[in-house]
Amino acid sequence: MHALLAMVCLAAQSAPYSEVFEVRDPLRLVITPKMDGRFEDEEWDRLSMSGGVESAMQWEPGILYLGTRAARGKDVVWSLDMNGDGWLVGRDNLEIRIIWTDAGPVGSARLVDATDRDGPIWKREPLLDGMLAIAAATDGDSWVAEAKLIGLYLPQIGDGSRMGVRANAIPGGEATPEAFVPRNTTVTTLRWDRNRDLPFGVEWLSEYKARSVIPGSQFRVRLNFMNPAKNARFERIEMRCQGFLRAGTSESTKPFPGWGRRGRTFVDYETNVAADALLGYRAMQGRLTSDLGESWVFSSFLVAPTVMFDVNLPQDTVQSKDSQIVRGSVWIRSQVLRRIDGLFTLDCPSEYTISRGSNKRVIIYQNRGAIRVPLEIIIPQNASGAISLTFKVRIGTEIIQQTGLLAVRPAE
Ligand SMILES: [Ca+2]
Ligand SMILES: [Ca+2]
Repeated sequence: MHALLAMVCLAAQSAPYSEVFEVRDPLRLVITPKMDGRFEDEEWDRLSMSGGVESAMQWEPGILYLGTRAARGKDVVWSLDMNGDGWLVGRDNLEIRIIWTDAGPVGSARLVDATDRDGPIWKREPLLDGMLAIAAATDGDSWVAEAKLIGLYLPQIGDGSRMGVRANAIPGGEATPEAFVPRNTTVTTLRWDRNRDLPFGVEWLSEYKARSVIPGSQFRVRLNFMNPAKNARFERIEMRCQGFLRAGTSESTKPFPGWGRRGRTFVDYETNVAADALLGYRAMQGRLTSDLGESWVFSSFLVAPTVMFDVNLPQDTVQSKDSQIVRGSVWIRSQVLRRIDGLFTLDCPSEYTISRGSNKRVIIYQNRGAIRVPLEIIIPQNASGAISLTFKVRIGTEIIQQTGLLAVRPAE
């Protein structure tokens, strides 16, 4: 009897997490949302309607974005199998719960450590302050949450990363299952490009000189199509940028060219990008039409500031009773076709000391060139957390700024 009761309880507990989580497309694009608790047109890459919640998911290098629209009174639970190897496998199974309160959204996280497959356990508070940010707002009977997860010392969030996901809306305050209860996650892959409904035998590849464009200049991408059997027929291709970049760019429709030797052909999409375009990762789309229907290709790229900061700092630093020195570097990468002469500075909270790299004149002669600045940061005794770093370059009157986090994990 007890065993039966236990099974009934387990079934009741796990039901919302064991149903299939159907996804619109297992390939997830690179798109930066605007974190304000509102879903705007083409801002989000819609993921699913399963789990009693409308969900969306996208990424940019090192960051995962999760969006939901749930009924008022429901909490939202994301189950992320960060290595895509199974919810009850490894130490990578992150549960993020987002609740709506009178004071706004509150996010919390815990992690199933299934290193011991016979005894998975919860690890409380696996994220450092600053790694999870949430913007949310109510909208009639529902509430919309936009979550940003910065991937410090988590499995890599980048091109080709495979991640099992599911989202659930559950009654407010309801407990989530015990650590040993399986969850049915669906594996997704993070990608820069994807297609939809391309005919069998047709493949495509995007081709960029640089996968970035600065506002006020021209963007160009070549869409290469391959159809060795030359049996696919498209009449036209309509190309445009999506979401926040749609208004600041132009659409282009071209007749689809014939297949060349070996069944190859290409179409170029070019557009000016308005000087006031919002920075961030955006996607362009191509819609191919034929008398059989329509097919789509999508490709993401960056609307970039004048320079970008490519930060290389170790993320495996652990709290220590002694002070420690963390060494790394930042690559300052020009996104423009001219020489850059500026001043680089790095700022951090006053408890920390930058012993190398706090300021440096940077001159980049080459178009789209880069320069490396070595960094050395002194972590005081017993300090831990996600340390906020501000990277800045001043070029004349222009200031380009980017924040980053340096993880110092609490000692266990
Ligand atoms: Ca938004
Ligand atoms: Ca796992």
